[in-house]
Parts: sequence; C-alpha cells; structure tokens
Amino acid sequence: LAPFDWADPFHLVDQLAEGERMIADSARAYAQDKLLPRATDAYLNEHVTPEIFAEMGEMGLLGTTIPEEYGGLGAGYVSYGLVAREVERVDSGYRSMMSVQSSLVMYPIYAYGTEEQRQKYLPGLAAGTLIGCFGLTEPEAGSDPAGMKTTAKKVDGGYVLNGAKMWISNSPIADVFVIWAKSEAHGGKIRGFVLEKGMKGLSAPKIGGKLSLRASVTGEIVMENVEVSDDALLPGVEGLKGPFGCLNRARFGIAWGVMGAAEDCWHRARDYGLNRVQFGKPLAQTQLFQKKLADMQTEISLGLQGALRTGRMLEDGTCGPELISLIKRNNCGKALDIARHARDMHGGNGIMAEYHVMRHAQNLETVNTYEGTHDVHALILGRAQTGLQAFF
Ligand code: TGC
Ligand code: FAD
Repeated sequence: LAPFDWADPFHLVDQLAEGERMIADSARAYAQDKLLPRATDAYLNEHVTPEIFAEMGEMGLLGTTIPEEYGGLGAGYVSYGLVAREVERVDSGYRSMMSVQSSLVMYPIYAYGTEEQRQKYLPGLAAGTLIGCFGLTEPEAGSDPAGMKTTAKKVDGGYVLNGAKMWISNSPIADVFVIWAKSEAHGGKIRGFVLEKGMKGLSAPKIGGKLSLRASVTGEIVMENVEVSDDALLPGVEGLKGPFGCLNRARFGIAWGVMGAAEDCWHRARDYGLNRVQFGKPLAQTQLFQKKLADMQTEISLGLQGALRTGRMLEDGTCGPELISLIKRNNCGKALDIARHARDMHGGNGIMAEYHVMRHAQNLETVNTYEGTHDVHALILGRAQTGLQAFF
C-alpha cells in the first residue's frame, strides 16, 4: 500500500487536469496574498472593498465558465469550483461576491441574453469594472420564489417594473441588476430583466446589522415605476427555470466553497491542538480531539470528492438538479458543523477574530440558508425519491 496523505486522502489533486491545477494555484495565491490580510478588518468593520471585483477580474476569477470571447476563462465547472474553494478558504463573503457575479449575473446574461446584451455587459463584468447583483428573493417570498410580487407591466417600447427585493448580495454597490419579475404581457410568467444603476425609481439600500457575511454587502432593491426599454428583457427563458438555471451553477460552486472554509477550520484546529498543552500534553494527543479531527478529515474528503464528481457530471451533461441539492446541502451542513467544532476546540481563543474559526462559523450560517435552505434541499431530495410534494 502507498503512504497515506492525511491532508488529501483521495489525492484530489491527482484527479485534476494540469489547467485546473494552475487555476486553483493562482486563485489560492491571490486569496492568501490579497484577501486574507483584509478579511478580519472587513468582517469586524463591515468594510466592503468594491475594488476586489477588479482584482478578481484581472486574475481571471470572474466568469470562469463563460467563453473567452466575452471575457470569461472558458474553463469547466471543476475549475469554477476550485476557485470558489480557494476564495472561501479565506471568507465566505468574498466567495459570495465572486459567485453572484459569475453564476447569477454573467451566466443568465450569457445563457438567456441577446448577442447585444452579452457584448454590452459581459466584458465589463468579467473584468470586474462592472459589479452585478441578482434579485429573486422578496420580503414575503424566500424559499417560495413563485410567490413573488414584483411585476413588469408592458408599455409602449418597454416595461415598467414595480416591487421590492430583499437580501440581495452586492446590490448597494451594483451597476447591473438581474431582476426576476412576473410579466403581465407573458401571462404572468416570471421573466428576467437587466436594470442599470441610476435608472429613475431604482434604489438599493444596504441592510445593516448583519452578524454574518460581513465582508460582503447585502441590500434591498426597490423598484418604483422603473421604466426600461424592450431590450432589457432576457428573451431566452421564461418561468422559474430561468433563475433556477443560474442557482444550479451557484449552488454547485457553494458546495466547493464551503469545503474551503471547512478545510481552513480543520487545519487551524489541528495546528492549535498540536501547540496548546493542557494536563501536560498537547490537546492533539487526547482521544476526543483526535476523534474530532478524524471526523473533519472524513467529511471534508468525502465532500470534496462528491463535489468533484458533481462537477464532472455537469461537464459531461449527466448531472440533474437534485444532485446539486444533495451536494450543496451536505457540504454546507458539514462545513457549519466543522466550523462550530473548530471554534470549540480553540477554547476561549476560539471566539477571537485573530483565530478566524468563529468568523467562518458565523458566515456559514448564511451559506447554509441562502441559495435554498438546508431543509428546502431536503424537500427537493424527498420529492425526487418519493414523488410526493411536501412543500405545501
Ligand atoms: P417547481 O414546481 O419545483 O419548479 C418550477 C419550475 O422550475 C423548474 N425547476 C428547475 N429548473 C432548473 N433547475 C432547477 N434546480 C429547478 N428547480 C425547478 C421546474 O422544472 C419547473 O419548470 P416548468 O417549466 O415546469 O415550469 O417549483 P416550486 O415553486 O414547487 O419550487 C419549490 C422549490 C423549493 C424547489 C424552489 O422554489 C426552491 O429551490 N426554493 C429555494 C429558493 C432559493 O434557492 N432562493 C435563492 C435566492 S438567490 C440567493 O440566495 C443568492 S445568495 C448568493 C450569494 O451571495 O452567494
Ligand atoms: P423562509 O423561506 O421564510 O424560511 C424560514 C425557515 O422555514 C427556514 O428554516 C426554511 O428551511 C423553513 N421552511 C421554508 N419553507 C418550508 C417548508 N415548506 N417546509 C418546511 N420548512 C420550510 N436572495 C437573492 O435573490 N439574491 C441574493 O443575492 C441573495 N443573497 C443573500 C445574502 C444573504 C446574506 C442572505 C441571508 C440571503 C440572501 N438571499 C439572496 C436570500 C436567500 O436565498 C433566502 O434568505 C433563502 O432562500 C431563505 O428564504 P427566507 O429567508 O425568506 O426564509
């Protein structure tokens, strides 16, 4: 038998193509050199740095799967997952900024937009000179987006949008707003529209007082008779499958991202246990500490292996949306558990910002909730195996 690699038991790295390894390495170098030094201050002071978009754009970390002709990297889903893992190893808020831009703004414009819309928005979004946001959730429509109240009313030459979106990542700093609204002209079906900062009647106030994801800004989107022309409509899709097509990609990225945060917690807990002596020996020499490390190692290795397999299935066209629910739900739940344990294993120090683990745990509370809560994904999986609808 070969020697065991405790940090990479399944030799994940050997299952990657050369190009994928290069993308992961450059994402890791950027995240560790440029994001990690800012993360604690950003979290403590809710300090958001819009320049990060341009930095990520320069590094090729935005629109990983979007073709090169539109400024993307033209890479596969595994590459996108590897970028999410490296960015979230530092902070879930930074990964949030990246994944909204790539999966929830660039993807719908690329997949559902006209050639003019692609040319107009994608190069700037890929470069990070434009910042995007995705408005699906509303104050009274979270897990049940079909209950949205935002409307688009047809008028001569365009549409008038009214409504309010809630909990929207990046909205207070966004230039481009992908908005989902019920369109009367399309039989009340949900349609996508691209709005721009500065439009009359459009505002995006920040939501203050978050105790989680503080490095990423979250806001509302308020639309009061916002007039757009016909070319704001994304013509390529109608119905809930429009936003869900984007969410499939973002949820997949989250499944990788949270494993990065979990790995950071695991490695920090191990280091702490090796150095902290109590009762005359390192904490890492106690059975309870080692059991927790073994559980972390097992869940992270299996979670990454599952994410890799899901990515390969996305790439070869055999991945169903329920598999994405399975891996998003599993990896978020496991990462949150790991971060809470890592906090405990650090004792009193675990509550301090400089040890990073509590910041991860607080962030992962959001990640376990957004893009479909842990329980909503359980209902999606329950429906898939019983054929019975348990949402309502
Ligand atoms: P249901 O009847 O199941 O489906 C309605 C239509 O949508 C289609 N569909 C999908 N298409 C593609 N991919 C998927 N994953 C799809 N899921 C559903 C479906 O085929 C159907 O199409 P059609 O043509 O027959 O009309 O709809 P439902 O109303 O019963 O849905 C229930 C449920 C729970 C599955 C769904 O609404 C759900 O997933 N809720 C969770 C909501 C959610 O995830 N919100 C995310 C908001 S965005 C966000 O959180 C961004 S955070 C980003 C960050 O900061 O990183
Ligand atoms: P609810 O739907 O009210 O759920 C509350 C609880 O009830 C949950 O535990 C849920 O699992 C449970 N529940 C709901 N329905 C059922 C059921 N049928 N059976 C059993 N239990 C049920 N949205 C966007 O559109 N764009 C964004 O960029 C975005 N970014 C976000 C950033 C942050 C920081 C946060 C916190 C949220 C963000 N969201 C975004 C919104 C996010 O997707 C929603 O918060 C999420 O989908 C849950 O909706 P809700 O908060 O309304 O909770």
